[in-house]
Amino acid sequence: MNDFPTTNKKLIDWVKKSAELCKPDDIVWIDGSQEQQELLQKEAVERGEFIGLNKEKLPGCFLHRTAVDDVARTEHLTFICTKKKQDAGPTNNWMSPGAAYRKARAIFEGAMRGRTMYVIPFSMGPVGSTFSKIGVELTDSRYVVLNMLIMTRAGSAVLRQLDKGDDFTKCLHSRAELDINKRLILHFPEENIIWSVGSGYGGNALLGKKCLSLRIASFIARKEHWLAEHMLIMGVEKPNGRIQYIAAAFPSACGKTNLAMLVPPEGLRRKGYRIWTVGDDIAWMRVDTDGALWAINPEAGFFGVAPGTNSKTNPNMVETIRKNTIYTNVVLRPDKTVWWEGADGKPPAEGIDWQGRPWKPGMLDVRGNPVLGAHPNSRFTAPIVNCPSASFRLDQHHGVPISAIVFGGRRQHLAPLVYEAFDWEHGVFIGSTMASERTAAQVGTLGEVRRDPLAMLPFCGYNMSDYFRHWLAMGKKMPKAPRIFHVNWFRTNKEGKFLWPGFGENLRVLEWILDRCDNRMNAAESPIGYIPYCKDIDLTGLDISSETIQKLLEINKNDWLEELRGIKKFFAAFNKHLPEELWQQYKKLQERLDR
Ligand code: GTP
Ligand code: SPV
Ligand code: MN
Repeated sequence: MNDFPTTNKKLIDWVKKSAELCKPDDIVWIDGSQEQQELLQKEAVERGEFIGLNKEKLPGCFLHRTAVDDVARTEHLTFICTKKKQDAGPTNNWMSPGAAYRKARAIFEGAMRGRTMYVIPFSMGPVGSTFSKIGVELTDSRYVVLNMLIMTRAGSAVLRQLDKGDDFTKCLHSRAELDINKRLILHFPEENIIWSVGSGYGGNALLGKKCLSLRIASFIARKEHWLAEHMLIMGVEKPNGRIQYIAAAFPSACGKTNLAMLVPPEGLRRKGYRIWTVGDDIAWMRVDTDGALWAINPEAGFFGVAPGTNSKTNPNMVETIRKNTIYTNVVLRPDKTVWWEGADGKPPAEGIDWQGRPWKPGMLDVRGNPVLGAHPNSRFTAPIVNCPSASFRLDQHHGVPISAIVFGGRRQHLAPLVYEAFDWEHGVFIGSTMASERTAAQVGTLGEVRRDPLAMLPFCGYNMSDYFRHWLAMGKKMPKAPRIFHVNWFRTNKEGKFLWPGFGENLRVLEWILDRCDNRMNAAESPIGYIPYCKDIDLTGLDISSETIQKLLEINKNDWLEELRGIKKFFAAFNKHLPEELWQQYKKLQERLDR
């Protein structure tokens, strides 16, 4: 066993206690050095956990395959363990801390026998910033360590911060048997503790991400009067050189990564637009001394959806993942490069699929459905600094000032391309009633519409009614509050085809949003909010009929009346606890629709 490279007694005691429980053969402290990273990569390859990829075409890249039933977050095995059930609220799974520790301890007991326990000190946000929070993850997974080294600022600099006595989130993780029946993702927000066991993938295992930066952080943020959100952050540089920042919340696999690094389309680029990527998944936002809302991205990497990523949809990402990237559950080609459905070029004539089986395009399963080469939730992990559009303000301690907050989701019907809230309170109502069709990022039935308030349904670490209340209160604390908008890139025609081209073309919508923020654009008042006049969305260079644009901006009264019924049912689940302001907003919407 190693010595302890820290003087933080709380940390030392906890590492010892956890080792007594999990019984690893060895303990290794992660220092963030390149030598250590390379050693771990080498070990991972030797043990068959990683496949080294083509050193010329994909330098520093590796492929990892997960267990077949460990391919996405498992929300039904994810719990908020507060003393009182009421504090977790009706949208979270709850377990009492006593029962949770008991159940998980039985699985953690001796789970690291024959393995090494890695100690990963990490900072979410720039090391030393008052915006940042520290976590320490104990794990028996080299895959987790190597991912955390990309996704967070990890290593000795964080230990030095802990030497000063800084507090930290205790994150205990073990793959254990990777058995879905012995899998638990437990959060103890009152004690600043996370226990995750039985999974090795994504948000289940990289505990700095959804577990700390959203579930635990949202709980802390409420107490400390800030916001921890499932949002991308991007800067839009106007032709005059001014950069305005947008934070946008879309549910999982609904386009945050793509929007955060979009490439301006021809028509607009000629006018000199440029995009700066600050973050693609999580935003921590505070009211600063100037009365505006400032945001940092607590992460240092992207954990992005692979399928559909190509040089048309996301050229910046294609560039980003050429080096120092970990690929998970994609196709391996004979030349040790990778492929996924919707990647550049033709499918390879042959390859190895995400389950490690020989694969050819056109293969059918027993039911006659095509066999996918890559899992629909296959992902890549890559450093933000690889991204050509990475913001030059990534390490600034106060982050960037936010002009607009944008909500969105996948709605085949109903929601128009874009609309603006009448005011903050109406904006919170729009956020609280967000809904989307289910994607592959969660285990469950694809396509099913589910309410996902502010894209935080699976990530809010406390009672969602209190979360809405917190959002309402934050608006009152901000003299210079951002304006709030809603977008929908996913409206379809009768044949099920998308009406809007999306991706880079979404900048045309952002342009309207930012003009609204500058009070330079009129809009039509509709029952659901301000909507653009068709002529005000710049469509230069885009082949789209005015009929289609009209359809994209259409508000169908019957659809909205049905939506009201859905909202009512959803709100009713919160009982009397729902803030009265939201019921008022509901009634006002009903009145406007009835008029
Ligand atoms: P998480 O990492 O799970 O939180 O997802 P995300 O919100 O970052 O989603 P991402 O940007 O990875 O997009 C997910 C899927 O949506 C991909 O298949 C994209 O191709 C698709 N997508 C993204 N933007 C658009 C768009 O503007 N239009 C259409 N039609 N599809 C899009
Ligand atoms: C999401 O599902 O929203 C993700 C992927 O960003 S995970 O890290 O698994 O949460
Ligand atoms: Mn996400």
